Amino acid sequence: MSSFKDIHPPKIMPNSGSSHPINNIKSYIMDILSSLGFQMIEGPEIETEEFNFDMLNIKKSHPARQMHDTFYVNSKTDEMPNVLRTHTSPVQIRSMLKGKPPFRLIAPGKTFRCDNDQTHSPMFHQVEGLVIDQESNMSHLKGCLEIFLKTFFETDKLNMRFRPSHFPFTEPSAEVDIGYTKKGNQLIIGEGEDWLEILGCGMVHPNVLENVNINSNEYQGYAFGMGIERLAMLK
Ligand code: 2NL
Repeated sequence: MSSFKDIHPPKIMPNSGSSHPINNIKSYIMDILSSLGFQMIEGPEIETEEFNFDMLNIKKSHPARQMHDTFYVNSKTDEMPNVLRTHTSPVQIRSMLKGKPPFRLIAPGKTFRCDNDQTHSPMFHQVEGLVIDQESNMSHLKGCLEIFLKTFFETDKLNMRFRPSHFPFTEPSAEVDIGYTKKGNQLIIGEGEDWLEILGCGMVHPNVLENVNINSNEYQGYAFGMGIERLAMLK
């Protein structure tokens, strides 16, 4: 971890009027990913269906689009309704449309889902990473996430497992679990018999590349997304 000695995990300072814990963890995640060469981008929280769904290869019939998963907002015109973004991917779509590859981007921010119960909050925070170039492959994705997670959890020992999964915007797709064990009331992250799902990732779907006018025969890349609240709770 010696190359990360300038990155410090947030200090917990009860009763001292410090910044919000979510913002602290977000800054910590940004520090680590910046040191890995990612550039931070931001964008609107109210999005069009086109940028939130269509551009990401999410079909009209996809269940995530339905009323009970997405907050729909009236737009000024009577045309298509807008949505509160359900992920920060549309920010990356906007960046890819504006620029030229290679890209190495991270998009942090608020995201919204029409889900409010004991285990869900309708607003949560996400960080997404995206790398587009001519050679990045699944092993680069694994290496990048391994360095990120080891730095984040301040450990050299980290059992990781990539489980096949499905997202419309990546192919192949995987969910990443990290090993943990419980000692009394304490959660020991890195080793142990139990697995904890921590993020989703995959190789960017060729349809997504073509949607932003990138030739998918020439360019490829990986993407990942994680919930900041979950990482904050574990930290
Ligand atoms: C999760 C999974 C993921 C992405 C996000 C992405 C973005 C673009 C293109 C392709 Cl522009 N993919 N993002 C990819 C895989 C997983 O998030 O569980 N998030 C909390």
